[in-house]
Amino acid sequence: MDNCLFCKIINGDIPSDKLYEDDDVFAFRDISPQAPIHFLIIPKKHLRGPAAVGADDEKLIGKMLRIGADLARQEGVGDAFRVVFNNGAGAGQSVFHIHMHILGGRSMNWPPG
Ligand code: DGP
Repeated sequence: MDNCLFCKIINGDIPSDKLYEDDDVFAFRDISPQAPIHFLIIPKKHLRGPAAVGADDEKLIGKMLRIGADLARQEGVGDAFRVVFNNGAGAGQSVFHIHMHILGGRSMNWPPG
């Protein structure tokens, strides 16, 4: 997608603090961290958000979760991390390329506000 911020990060047109990349997914630190460890996993396939996930994408979304858990461990938060997907502006989605937030490194209240 020409005008997508995260597609530009994947392409390297916009720099990022990359943690991981393979043929399907890309992971990088969030520019505005909400926890000591806060990174994003995105698919290289442009999908607008969680509600745009189709049956063909189920394996890809599972892979994002597996890579996210591996990176969380690598980042030193063990099994104490939160996974967040925002869908739609009303729920706080600001970049319309699906992304999985991984947050950790502090205690986080549940439910969130
Ligand atoms: P959301 O609110 O769920 O759409 O999250 C979008 C996240 O993307 C937000 O936490 C900030 C992050 N973000 C926005 N622009 C950039 C950027 O240019 N670089 C990086 N690394 N993160 C960004």
